[in-house]
Amino acid sequence: MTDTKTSQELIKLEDKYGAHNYHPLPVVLAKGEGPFMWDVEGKRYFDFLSAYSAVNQGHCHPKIVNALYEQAQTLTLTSRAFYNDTLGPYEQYVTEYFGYDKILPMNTGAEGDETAIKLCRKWGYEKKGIPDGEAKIIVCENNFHGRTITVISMSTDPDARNGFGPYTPGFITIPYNDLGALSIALKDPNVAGFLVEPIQGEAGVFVPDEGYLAKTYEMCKAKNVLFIADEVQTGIARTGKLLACDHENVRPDILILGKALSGGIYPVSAVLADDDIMLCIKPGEHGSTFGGNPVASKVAVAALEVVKDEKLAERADHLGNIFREEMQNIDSPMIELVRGKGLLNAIIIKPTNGKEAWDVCVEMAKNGVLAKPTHGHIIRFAPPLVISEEELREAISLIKKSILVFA
Ligand code: IF1
Repeated sequence: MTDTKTSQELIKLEDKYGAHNYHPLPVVLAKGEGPFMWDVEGKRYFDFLSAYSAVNQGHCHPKIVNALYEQAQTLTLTSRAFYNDTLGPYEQYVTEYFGYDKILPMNTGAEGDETAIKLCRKWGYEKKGIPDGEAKIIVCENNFHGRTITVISMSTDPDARNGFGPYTPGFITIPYNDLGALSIALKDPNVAGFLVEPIQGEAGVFVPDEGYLAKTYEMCKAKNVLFIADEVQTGIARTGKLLACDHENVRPDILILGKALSGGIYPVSAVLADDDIMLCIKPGEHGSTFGGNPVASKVAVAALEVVKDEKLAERADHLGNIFREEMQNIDSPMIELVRGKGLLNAIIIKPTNGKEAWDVCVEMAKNGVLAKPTHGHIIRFAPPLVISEEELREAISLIKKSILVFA
């Protein structure tokens, strides 16, 4: 096929043949490298979304691409009906890397969350002695854990939930960043787990008060309740530490990873836990055709090696400080608040002269920076962690310029 199409033609194709479950910015991308992407007309952009923090290692990282390429020519899928020569080494590498006894490999973030919920319930019945069918899991308002029926049953977002019932029971919803609410919910003896994002992504990069994770972890321990961290978005160096929970020295009982576990090159997710919990799931009780396949295993090892080799956590920490400081210095009434950790940041945009976050994003795209508005008034900024300081400063000046056009 040598037939090249324009952006407008490609947008029309998606509109005509694809389900209308997204509303993208009108940019059609054709190539990525490091912190950059190019559209079909060849215009270069700084990527300030990183596919929602999946591309922490930068687009098309050669080491990860090579791992994919080599394994794809050798053995791609056996299913878990047989052993293969890549899964064991991956399992050893990833468990040592994060410090857990065992991993359960899956593909997408939502599957990771589903797996963690099943594991937590099973532990609740087998180890905690909760009566069969009575286990409850505490979740937070404004969470985002994915799109499956059980996961949306935990959601408080009307767009995510409404019209998709009936919902899965067994969840107690409390406000995020509210220790009192957790303390009341923990009084129920049938609570098996507390599922939490260390920073809420969908809520517009909402960072809880300092000490929240450490205190909630302690409260869970006191009630023999599992602390389950969804680090699908916050994990793997994004917030300036390997895990966002590391900021408060919390080691989750169950850890969910996804996105950057593959550097955005392949769908790879994982649930990590120690034996006491993980061995509650027995053969035949859970699984996935693609989970832990040879390509995924090789890709994940390469992606995690890049995080260490290129010191991505340290980079995110350093560059994040620069980013927030520079954003705070922009003299515009449109900037209401800048918040975040490492290179997971957001600015809250105050609508000014009839212009809002969407208009700022369209203007930034014109100027060569791609970011996405959320909730109408928040813009998330999360570049690949391999961006250099010089590139970051160039992008910051383009962001400034885009905002100052309006006010
Ligand atoms: C989309 C948000 C981000 C996640 C956490 C699990 C998943 C996600 C903490 C599920 C996914 C995404 C997916 C993306 C939009 C997005 C998102 F704005 F909706 F909240 F990143 F901020 N846990 N996050 O953030 O992972 O099954 O998608 O692999 O297009 O829905 P998945």
